[in-house]
This record gives sequence, structure tokens and C-alpha cells, in this order.
Amino acid sequence: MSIDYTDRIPNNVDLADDRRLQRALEKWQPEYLRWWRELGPEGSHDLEVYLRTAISVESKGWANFGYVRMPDYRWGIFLAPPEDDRRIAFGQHKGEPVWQEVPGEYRADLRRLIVTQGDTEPASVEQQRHLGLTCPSLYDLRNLFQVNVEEGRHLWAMVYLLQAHFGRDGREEAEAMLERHSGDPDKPRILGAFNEETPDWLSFFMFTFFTDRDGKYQLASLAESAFDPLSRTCRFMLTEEAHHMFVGETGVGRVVDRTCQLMREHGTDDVRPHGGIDLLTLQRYINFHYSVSLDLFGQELSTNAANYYTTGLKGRFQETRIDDDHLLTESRYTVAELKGDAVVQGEAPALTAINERLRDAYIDDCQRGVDRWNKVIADAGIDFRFTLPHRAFHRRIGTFSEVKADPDGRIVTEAEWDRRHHEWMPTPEDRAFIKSLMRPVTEPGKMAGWIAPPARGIDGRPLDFEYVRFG
Ligand code: BYC
Ligand code: FE
Ligand code: FE
Repeated sequence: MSIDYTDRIPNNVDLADDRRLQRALEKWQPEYLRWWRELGPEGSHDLEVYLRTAISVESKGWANFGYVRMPDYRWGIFLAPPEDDRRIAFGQHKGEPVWQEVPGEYRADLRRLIVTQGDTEPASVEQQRHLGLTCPSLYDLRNLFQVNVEEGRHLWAMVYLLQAHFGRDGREEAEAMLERHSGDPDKPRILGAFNEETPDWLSFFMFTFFTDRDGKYQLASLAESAFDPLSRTCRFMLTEEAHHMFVGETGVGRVVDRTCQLMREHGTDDVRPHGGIDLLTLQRYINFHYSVSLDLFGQELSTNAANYYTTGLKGRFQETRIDDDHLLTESRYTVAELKGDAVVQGEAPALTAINERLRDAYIDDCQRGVDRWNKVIADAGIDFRFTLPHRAFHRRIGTFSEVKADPDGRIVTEAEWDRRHHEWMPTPEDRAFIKSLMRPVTEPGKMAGWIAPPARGIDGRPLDFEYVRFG
């Protein structure tokens, strides 16, 4: 399925045949571009960047590389190809054909899910907007911009659904996406993690590892939706998401690699004087980004989630591969609970525990990435391992938001938290140190001293390729 680039808005949804929608999107486009210029990547507007742009949504054919002047990037609307005779896989409508239009009774819930998803995309661009000024290499700068333009496109994807299927309130929601801003005290972004700062590249790599990975799990659940246009757009977004998590995993991995190298070279754990980031600081950054991302899955027990499932709006991760009745009216699921001062394994109806199940899948996935970082440390012969903190640690949503827990999941008093949280969370000193490392490196092939080079370049290009050209 090819994309029509002769249109002002590249698309594979026959936009040219839908005058009303085309007008709505063309009205929104200049507002989007204004937002991009004001709150998108700072200092990027004269740059030519070696980006990949979607030209076809077929599994292999969509990645097309070339230099793009940043403001000329072609944001478009691409849905994965429809599946023949797709049927609803779960909930009370299981077995019925999927919906091409929004059923009236589910309109409010669907809109809310789409708005919540859409809101995160420009939020992340806002959070990352200053990073280009301190890139550790041209390779990394290019990856940052690739992630940014794709998150911008993810916003387009949700705005398309709102404008095509939700009439006037859809158009209002599309405008509101550009009016809320990350960290804005009056009009913040909807979800907590998207109002945190991403002030440095270590935070960026942690964010793309931990927070974009929430994106993977949420998008995969929405890809199961009975509302077929939502399913198809999420399926295409997931192909882009893989690269964001690659940037995060390899980014942190390269920092770890460099740290280990410095530790061996100088025979010390304290690599800061040598311009590296010590492992304990990395662990504290992991603790922060992981715990903030765990909150994104919502409460352990959620009637919202149960309703979304029963009505077919949002499924489980890889719903069709799960071997059960896909109704869940009779099943139970294990959920961690607080009993006095102890965290115990309880049980809850599987329907209300949908969020928790998705969080569990996410935790396993995070652990696999952490294991790969630990292998870098082990291969360097260093006796240290990163661990993911307990799910009760530093939570603001759900059961554990009521207590303070240490990284092992032991409930601690407020006093102990105040006394010891500097061991567990990035301190102002940590952040100041990381900030002091953030100096732009823009000579092709050169790398900042706190991070190792990547194993290979982009699209088969060498590491000293000019991934970004300064105009
Ligand atoms: N912060 O019943 P509950 C991505 C609210 S990331 C603030 O458990 P539910 C990306 C909740 O709204 C993927 N508020 O909630 C990554 C509810 O409010 P009300 C984003 C929160 O609905 C990187 C109340 O607490 N996609 O794409 O079951 C870069 C009760 O909670 C939070 C989605 O999130 C929070 N963390 O679950 C770029 C998918 N958590 O009803 C992009 C769409 C909960 O009391 N969203 N609340 O007013 C959803 O599926 C659901 O809204 C959630 C929450 C899973 C987020
Ligand atoms: Fe996204
Ligand atoms: Fe992403």
C-alpha cells in the first residue's frame, strides 16, 4: 500500500476523497507546525537530518532514508493494511465483526483513550526539546530527531482518528493536544511521567527505554481494539516504537560500556573524576524512570480497564495468542497488595486486574533489557548488577502510592525515606554532575567521553557519516 506524497498530507486513507476531513486536517496542520516550531526540537530548524520516512506501510517497504530539512518533514497518516474479515477477539462482542465506525455507546470511552494516548506524543517532544543542544554525537542527534518526528507523527495518528470519527468534539480535542504542555502548571499533560523533565541525555535514554516501552504495551493493547481504525493505526505505530526502545536500550548500554571501561582503566568505581557516570548513579536513574513508568499502567484494580476490556475497546497484550475464554468473567489474577506493613500476593477478578497484568508483562520486558546491560558489566569482569526496584517503590498511582517503600519493597517510615532516599533516587548532585557532562559533540564520528560508540551506524552507514548537516 503506497503513500500519496503529492498530497499536502501524505496518507494511505484516501484523504483526497474525504473533503471534510481533509479540510479539518489542513486547518489543524498550521497549528501543529507552529507548535513544532515553538516547542519542538530547539535549534533544529536549519538542520538537514538523515531520517527515515514512511513511504509504504508494508512490513519491509516503509523505511526510506534520506536527508530532510527538519521543518519539511512529511508528517502523514498511515494505517497498517486492513485484515480480511477481522473479528473482535475478546469481551462481550467477541466473534462479531470489528467496527469501522464508533458505536454511540462507546464514544466517550474511546475518545478518552485516544486523547490520553495522543497527549503523550507531543508531551515527549516537549520534554526532549533542549537535548539537541548537548548531543553526545551526530549519530545520537539524528536518533533524537528521528524519535521526535515519529512522536509528532503519532500525534497525527490520534488526531486523524479524532477528526475522522468524533465530529466537533474530536476537532476540539485535536486543538487541546497543542494547548496542554508538559510541566505546565495550569494545563499539564494528562499522565504523570509526561510532566517530568528530560533534562539530559542519560534521562533521554532512560525515558526511551522505560517510558517508550509503556508505549509499546499500551499500543499493543489498543491494537487489539474492536474499533478497527484504532487497531490499524496502532499496529503501524508499533513498528516505529521499536526504534525508540532501541535508542534507549543501546543508549544506556553504551553508557554502561564506557563506565566499565573507565573503571578498569583507572582501577576504581569512582569514575566521575574521569568523566564517566558511576554505576550507582545509573542505578538511581533506573529507579526513577522505572517507577515513574510503572505508574503509567494505572491502578492495580481498575473498573475503567475492566469496562474497556468487556466492551472490546482495549485488549490485553497479544490477546489472540492467550489461551483462555477472552471473557474473563470467571478468572482470577494474582495482584500484589498491602497487608499492614507487608506486601503480599493477593487475588482479584482478572477483569479488574487488566492493568496489573499489562504491568507484569512490561516488568518482564524491562528485566530482559536490564539483563543485557548486566551482561556488559559481567563481560567487563566487574562484580556489580543492576536491579529493577520493587513495584512498591516510589509510586504515585495505585495501592503503593499510600506508603513509602525501599527498592527491595520493604515498607519504610517517612523519616527513613527522608533520611535514605538519596541512596535510591537521583540527587540534585547527581543531576548537576550529569548536566556538567552535557557538552555538544558535533564532529562526525566523535563521541562524548561518557558514552561508548554504538556497534554500528544507521542504515549501513559508517559511524563517521554526517548524520546531521548544519546549514
Ligand atoms: N497519571 O482506573 P485507573 C506512549 C488516572 S506511552 C495521571 O487505574 P485506567 C509514549 C486515570 O486516568 C502510552 N493519572 O485508570 C511513550 C483515572 O482517572 P479518573 C500512553 C493517572 O483508565 C513515550 C484514575 O487515575 N498510552 O505512548 O484504568 C513517548 C484511575 O485510574 C495515571 C496510554 O496510556 C497516571 N500515570 O488506566 C511518547 C493508553 N494513571 O477516571 C509516547 C491510553 C491513572 O479517576 N490510556 N490515572 O479521572 C489508558 O489506557 C488508561 O488511561 C491508563 C490508566 C492505562 C493510562
Ligand atoms: Fe509514540
Ligand atoms: Fe515512542
